[in-house]
Amino acid sequence: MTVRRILTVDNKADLKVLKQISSPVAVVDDGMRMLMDDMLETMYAAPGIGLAAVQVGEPVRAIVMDLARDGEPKQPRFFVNPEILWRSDELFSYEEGCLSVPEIYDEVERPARVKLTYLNYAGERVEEDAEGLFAVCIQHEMDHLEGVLFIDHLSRLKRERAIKKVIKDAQSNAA
Ligand code: K1U
Ligand code: ZN
Repeated sequence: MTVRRILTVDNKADLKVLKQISSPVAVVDDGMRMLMDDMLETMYAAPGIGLAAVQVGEPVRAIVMDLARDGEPKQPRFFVNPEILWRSDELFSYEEGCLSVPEIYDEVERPARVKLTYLNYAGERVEEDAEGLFAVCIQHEMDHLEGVLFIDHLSRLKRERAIKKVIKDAQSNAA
């Protein structure tokens, strides 16, 4: 398994990839499972609680996630070709972060509960209800599949400030 580089919004070429719409996965085969294993290693190393394939430069519809708390056994989860079947009218606000927008956190309001369908690591179709942090994280990651970042849910002023800060931080880290 390989820890891959995570694309970030301060890099123009990375941003172009992050804004792409990811393609459906034709079949969950060993090559796809190798990519998802790399994504999981990359997410654990970051560290983060979720990661979409596009964030490692592979614009395909795959997501990994682990919402286990510190000290709990790992609970890796894999979502291929996820689709939302139902969204609650009730909304929930959560302070989100994103490994592609380092060190920026802000409140985003999304449906509190969703029902989704996806293919798991074995390529089997699953239907599942999500609420709480699971609902927040799967919607954030599914936004990545559409080329949408959590900062796109913020005002233009906040979004521009966020990108400027990520660029400034990247420049001072490089110096
Ligand atoms: O970049 C990403 O998509 C991953 C992102 C997922 C996410 C976080 C919060 C709300 C919605 C989606 C992250 O994992 S950011 C890092 C993070 O949240 C975290 C890192 C270490 C420990 C606990 C959380
Ligand atoms: Zn993200």
